[in-house]
Amino acid sequence: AGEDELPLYGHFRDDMMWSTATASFQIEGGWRADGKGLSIWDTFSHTPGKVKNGDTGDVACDSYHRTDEDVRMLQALGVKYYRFSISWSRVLPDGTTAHVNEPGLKYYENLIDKLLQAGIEPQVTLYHWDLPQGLENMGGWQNVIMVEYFTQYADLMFSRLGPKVKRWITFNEPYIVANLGYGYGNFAPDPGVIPYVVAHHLIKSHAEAWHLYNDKYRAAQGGQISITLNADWAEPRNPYKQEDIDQFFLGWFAHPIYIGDYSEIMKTTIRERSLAAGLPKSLPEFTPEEVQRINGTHDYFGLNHYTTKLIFPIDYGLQQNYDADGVGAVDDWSWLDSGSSWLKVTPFGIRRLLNHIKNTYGNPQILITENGVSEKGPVDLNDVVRQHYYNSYINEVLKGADVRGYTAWSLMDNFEWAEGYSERFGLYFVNRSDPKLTRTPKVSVQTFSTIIRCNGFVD
Ligand code: GBH
Repeated sequence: AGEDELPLYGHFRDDMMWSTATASFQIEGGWRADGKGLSIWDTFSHTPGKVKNGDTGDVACDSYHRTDEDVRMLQALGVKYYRFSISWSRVLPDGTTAHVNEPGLKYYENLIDKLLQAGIEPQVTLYHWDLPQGLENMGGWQNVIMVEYFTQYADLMFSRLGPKVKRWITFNEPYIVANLGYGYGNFAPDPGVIPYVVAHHLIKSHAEAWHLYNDKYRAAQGGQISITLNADWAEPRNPYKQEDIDQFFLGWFAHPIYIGDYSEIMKTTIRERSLAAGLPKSLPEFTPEEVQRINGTHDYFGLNHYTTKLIFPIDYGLQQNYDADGVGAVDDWSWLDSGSSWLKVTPFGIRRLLNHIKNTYGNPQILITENGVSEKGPVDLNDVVRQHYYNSYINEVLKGADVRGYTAWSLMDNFEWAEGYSERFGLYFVNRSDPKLTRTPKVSVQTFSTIIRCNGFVD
């Protein structure tokens, strides 16, 4: 449709994909149920001092045993899509196809059937951070052999679930996997290299899974597959300067996949900084064949977005690592707080980011695969910040780019990674002091379901 055919004000395309999301480790629990293997998040959360209050994912929201309740909540919301992820070690306990754990697969088959019966289409993420511990023991994403293990895992999922799943996401937020999972100086002697190496392998793994789907499954299954990238909007702190905002964040992954190869700016900056520091070049290179093979491995642009940062140039001298190679970032004191220190309510940012993606990456179809806000402290079901957040962010989404879907993070309060259960992103409150883990709608359920019902905003 040409621009003149887009809805003018207040409403979305008729086929707008309204969705909400979760991730396996954050909701499933059943950490050793029915033959599941351990993941790096089982290990991490059982390591004292790693997760706030010693919280683990052992039970989480117990979704492994509560499929029916979860589907009922989705129905009440009125979403036509549900984004969830597969726990790799639930279906392949040691990460390899040497042993397939049928009961684990059965959980997902049943979930998918129940969703379809309820008129809800599954959107399935293959990797939302819970790597099988067995693969981590081989070096995890630092080891290039992961490209093959990931592709074999993807192959199994496409063949077993693909007849009923039409929407696939290879990786959730490779940026976070590379940076928070492997960065920050744990590896002597050159901490700068590890995130770049991990990212390199993640990009290749994504591309191989995309090609596999494209060559072997697309014709018969007719689905779509892409990657989900996260990005803050980077607003220049100096309003008179357009800093080079994106090359080290969104561009790190988007440039190879949507344009081809790492950007020149990224390559040059890192090369020069490595040389100056007397270190080996830290950004791995793609061969010309690899550049070709990776470029174009997308069916849409998957985007997770939450907040905005003010960015500014910063000189870290001879330090050479991911942080030092990029830009500095701060918050504006006037932005409304949430329950997470990193997340300020900045609705203008989502529009600017969407327009940036439109202009930089060839006006792709965009699926917003996560957007949402947290609270912490005492429970208040009248979650005014979240009501405001959804209304104002979704309203900004109306203005500009080719957005085909919007996904609220999250369906329910869940295991918020290193913050444990202390920060709550849910549309539904999960009562953790009740053994039944009762789910209760917050007022924002009305806000979001009204937007869905109106396909936008009331005139
Ligand atoms: C998403 O990541 C995740 O996909 C989802 O699983 C998660 O529940 C949701 O966000 C809410 O956090 O504390 O300063 O070290 C969004 C990207 C990555 C942003 C981790 C916050 C921690 C910043 N997030 N990051 S800090």
